[in-house]
Amino acid sequence: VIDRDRLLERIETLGAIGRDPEGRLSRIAATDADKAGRDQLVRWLTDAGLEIIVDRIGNIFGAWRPDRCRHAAPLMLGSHIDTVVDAGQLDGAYGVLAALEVIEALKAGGAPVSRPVMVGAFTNEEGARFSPDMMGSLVYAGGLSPDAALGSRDRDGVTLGADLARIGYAGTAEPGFARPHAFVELHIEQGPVLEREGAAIGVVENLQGISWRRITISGMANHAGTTPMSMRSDAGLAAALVTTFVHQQAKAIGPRSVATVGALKLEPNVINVIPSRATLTVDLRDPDEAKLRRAEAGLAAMLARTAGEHGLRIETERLARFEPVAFDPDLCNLIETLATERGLTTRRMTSGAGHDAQMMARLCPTAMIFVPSRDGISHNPREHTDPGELAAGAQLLLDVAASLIGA
Ligand code: HGY
Ligand code: MN
Ligand code: MN
Repeated sequence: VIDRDRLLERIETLGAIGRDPEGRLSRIAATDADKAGRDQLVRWLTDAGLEIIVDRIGNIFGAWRPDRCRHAAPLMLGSHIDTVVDAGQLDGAYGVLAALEVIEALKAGGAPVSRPVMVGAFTNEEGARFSPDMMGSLVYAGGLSPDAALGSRDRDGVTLGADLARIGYAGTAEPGFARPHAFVELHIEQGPVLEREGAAIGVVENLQGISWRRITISGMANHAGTTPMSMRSDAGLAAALVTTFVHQQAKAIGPRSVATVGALKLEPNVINVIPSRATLTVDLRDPDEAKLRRAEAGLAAMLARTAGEHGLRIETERLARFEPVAFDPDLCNLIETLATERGLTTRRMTSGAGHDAQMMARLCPTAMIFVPSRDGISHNPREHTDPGELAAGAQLLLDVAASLIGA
């Protein structure tokens, strides 16, 4: 069985690592804060007697390879331990630490297992500093070359490769070095559905498509007082028009379409200067690929119109684009059956958030287990799941793992 107290204690311990000067939890990929979290994880993996493997993109793996089945395709569990800025302590970390508990329980259980079990902590799942997000698992699954990923730059021009080397996690193993028999990721829902419906477990059948872009709007700085409204090339106005457009468009496209302008910078950012430049990001998502394409096309047309009407130059850079992913039906059925056997209510659902599982689904049968998020809140320090729900999710992951390796 899962050591519930140790899991909860490790979540708290890891959750205290990587606070920024304002005291916010911000283990941004390949920063010193991320290193501190990585080092703590490696200590726990080592203490558990696992083989530590770090690949070229900095993905960390702990492997339990019993001699009797050493060369069989491994069952892989895991998630990520990097976070957004001012994060909660469960997003990602919960899935990694629960996976470690599962392996420790399987080892202690002593059952003759039919395949190795690995836990992975993938680099830069959040994409808060380097794009695209889910980068480590994307590289592991062969969707992006290690060199291209290592060459990705943050807004200060620092490459991921340079910082992974700096923090001591520029590994040597080739990403994709082990093709898993299956991949299962346990994660908090980060949305309101399970709590609203009183379900204990989310059986995630699919994951929506994601489209990220950075838009740079160039206008002309001018005097806020002397420039008539009809003579302005106001980049700040255009940024506001884009934000309201993508919101209205998402509502028009359908109830499952979402749009977010998460980052916005105005230059020169002075009260009495008409902004000469606006840089903003747009995150569009939809479980239906055709609708996501419609949202992208609608935005592109709006940008062309806006540039013409307001005398602006508008450039778009694509940061990430992932099509919707369907998870493995047999794994979903197994999760649902085992949850029901534990007396847990289940709800089949789509993931609104991106996850490493969507990349691993390119490599092997993959599925996800969700536990409820209080008030549906995530990417926020108020992120919370009750201890009993966290333990139930970890126990279910153990049941699924045991079933998949014949323990
Ligand atoms: O953006 C996402 O959905 C994930 O948290 N990286
Ligand atoms: Mn996550
Ligand atoms: Mn996240």
